[in-house]
Amino acid sequence: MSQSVAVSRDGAVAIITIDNPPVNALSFHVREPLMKAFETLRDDATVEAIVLACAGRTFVAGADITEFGKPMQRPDLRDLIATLEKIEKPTVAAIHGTALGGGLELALGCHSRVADKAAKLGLPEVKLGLLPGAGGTIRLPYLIGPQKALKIIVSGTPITAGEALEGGLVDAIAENDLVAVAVEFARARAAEGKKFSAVRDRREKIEKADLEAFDRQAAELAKKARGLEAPVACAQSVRNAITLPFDEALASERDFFVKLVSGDQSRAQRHLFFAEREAAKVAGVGKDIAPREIRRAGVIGAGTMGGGIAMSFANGGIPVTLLEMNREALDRGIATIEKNYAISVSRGSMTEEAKARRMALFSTTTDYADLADCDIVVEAVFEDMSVKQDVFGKLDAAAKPGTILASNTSYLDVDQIAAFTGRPQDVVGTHFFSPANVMKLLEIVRGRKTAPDVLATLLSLSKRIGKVPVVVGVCPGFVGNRMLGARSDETENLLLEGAAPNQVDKAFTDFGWPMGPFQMYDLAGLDIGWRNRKATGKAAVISDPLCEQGRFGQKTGRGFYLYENGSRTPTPDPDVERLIADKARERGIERRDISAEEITERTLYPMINEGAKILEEGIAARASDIDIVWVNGYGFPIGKGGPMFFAELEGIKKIVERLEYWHGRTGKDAFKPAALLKKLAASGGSFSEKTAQAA
Ligand code: T1G
Repeated sequence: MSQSVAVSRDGAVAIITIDNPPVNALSFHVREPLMKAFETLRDDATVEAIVLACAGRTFVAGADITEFGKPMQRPDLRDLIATLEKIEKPTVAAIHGTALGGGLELALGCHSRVADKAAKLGLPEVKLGLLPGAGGTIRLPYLIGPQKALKIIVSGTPITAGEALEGGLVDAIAENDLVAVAVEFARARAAEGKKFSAVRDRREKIEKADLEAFDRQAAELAKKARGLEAPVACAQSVRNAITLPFDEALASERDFFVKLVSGDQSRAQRHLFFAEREAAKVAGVGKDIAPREIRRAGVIGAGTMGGGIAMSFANGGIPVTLLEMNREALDRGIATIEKNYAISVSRGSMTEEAKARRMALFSTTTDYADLADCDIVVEAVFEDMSVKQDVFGKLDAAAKPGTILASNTSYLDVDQIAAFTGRPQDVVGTHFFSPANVMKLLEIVRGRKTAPDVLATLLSLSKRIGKVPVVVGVCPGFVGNRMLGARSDETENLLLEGAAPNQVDKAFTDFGWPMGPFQMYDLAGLDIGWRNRKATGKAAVISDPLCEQGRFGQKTGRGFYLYENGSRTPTPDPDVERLIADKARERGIERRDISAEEITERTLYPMINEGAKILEEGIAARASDIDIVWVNGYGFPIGKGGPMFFAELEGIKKIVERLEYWHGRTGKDAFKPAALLKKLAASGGSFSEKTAQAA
């Protein structure tokens, strides 16, 4: 056998062990020897049963995603499973770690499955813009029923071994020594001396299926697809398992897969899969840099952001001390945290016990001295440099040596903040996104003096607290908010020139954004931007008069839209449209019809342009890092892969031409194409060829 597939014996039971680090992906160099092992053991009369296991940390975690887009080398996964399921001797998969995608599909080719108690099983292909392409949308419904299967396949979320046992996906759980338990299970099956049915022959759950109920479930899921093709294809393929003969359904699944895998949406989502992992690889922070130990965290500020950040630490099992100026603020903060967890419990996404465990991790104080044993302290106080100076001065005096001092600032200069302390090497920016206990993005702002092991610590801490880290450089707004500014600059001009708020927002939601800019302003509160503008002497032609009328958005029932009777649903407001028309008339602006294309060109393209400038300045190390920021921090549609990936789909040459057109019309710098964009437009190159100096 090859080094990727080994066969051993325990008496009459043969054990196939796949060994393809790091996740036993079913690469070609695994598939070929695996097929040989199936055929050899099938024909070996001394073998009475077969166990399929994996070495390393997990059972097969899927097909090898790096092989997609390249010519398929046979045997492909479907060939393997077809051969496996025809073997008449008992076959048993021994599952540990995460049996995902093609890994679970391979296990479904066995008669039985034994799982380690900590194992997880899932079909996450939908997250790659695909559907299970090796029989998962057919065999899983056969085994556990179409409706349970549909939920697993369209969510892409793995289930636990216990849930799998309960649903019939696995036949036994191993408390320890998984392979030994699987071997005994296989031996017992062989001793029964009967013929075992392959999953494809177990039709009882298909025959009992309630097609109408299934269609209702599928229709509900389709509403959430938001233009993504894969979830709809998943549902159709599972439906075929009910309505079509097995082989026809299998063939149809293949057709869906071939169409999806070559489509832009899957290319975009596979790009994001690897981009997220690339983002965690930071220049100067190699695996040789040991992270500092984080046993306790401190958070200064128990407001919306501070409370959410504290929850993130608690969600990672890290005790957290919350500091505020007074007891009332602390009580308010803790009460909000308790309420947020209670909502999770009421939604069924958290148990009472888990909530209690998390609440037990919080302690509160008004005294900096109580932060002395924290290994990291994040301040989430008012966005004012003098306040930051006060906080970091006190923190520097109170925290023990080696404690990481982090600022949650969303745009202030982290180097200036570091200079407020005698330990700039321990200072870093940790820009969480609101709500901090929900949004996955964490911009790690690398100061000029931030030590590599501080970055290594935050990269490893991110995984522990369920965040997606991107290391960025110091500049106003870092990556996300700096580009958000570029996206937002033209929004009021579009109103003055003829677009209505809901028209702009519709262009955004049609593109795939969760909401448009005006709905977003109303949600966040117009008063926040108003306060910042007053502090910096800037003006907003429409938003300022709205704020002067007390129209702050959802929280006041009126903003750019009306929110009647406390509803969160925006209704266009004729008063706002009159205000816009008046302001346009005051400026002698001739209003006109504005197309969705123009809205995209004047919002998305300047954002892409700013992203190119960020790359040129080395504020982001890769274009794909910018994509990860926008998908995880601002809801950029995953089917478009992030702003920089989308730019390549759209065509950089076209974007440069349109930016030059708008630059000519408006003279605005935001439209002046970045040198990098012009270079790529001229050369036909791509961003991936441009990797700036590490951020
Ligand atoms: N193919 C190729 N490389 C993979 C891979 C895969 N399926 N999964 C992970 N890697 C790489 C990853 O890029 C990283 O590389 C390293 O392994 C460690 O991964 C036909 C079509 C298993 C939960 O979608 O969810 O089967 O950065 O950092 O945090 O129907 O990896 O070290 O160079 O993520 O411990 C379906 C994807 C595929 C599972 C482990 N399967 N993987 O998480 O490690 S499509 C998936 C994961 C398919 C069939 C269909 C996670 C993990 P590097 P990691 P981790």
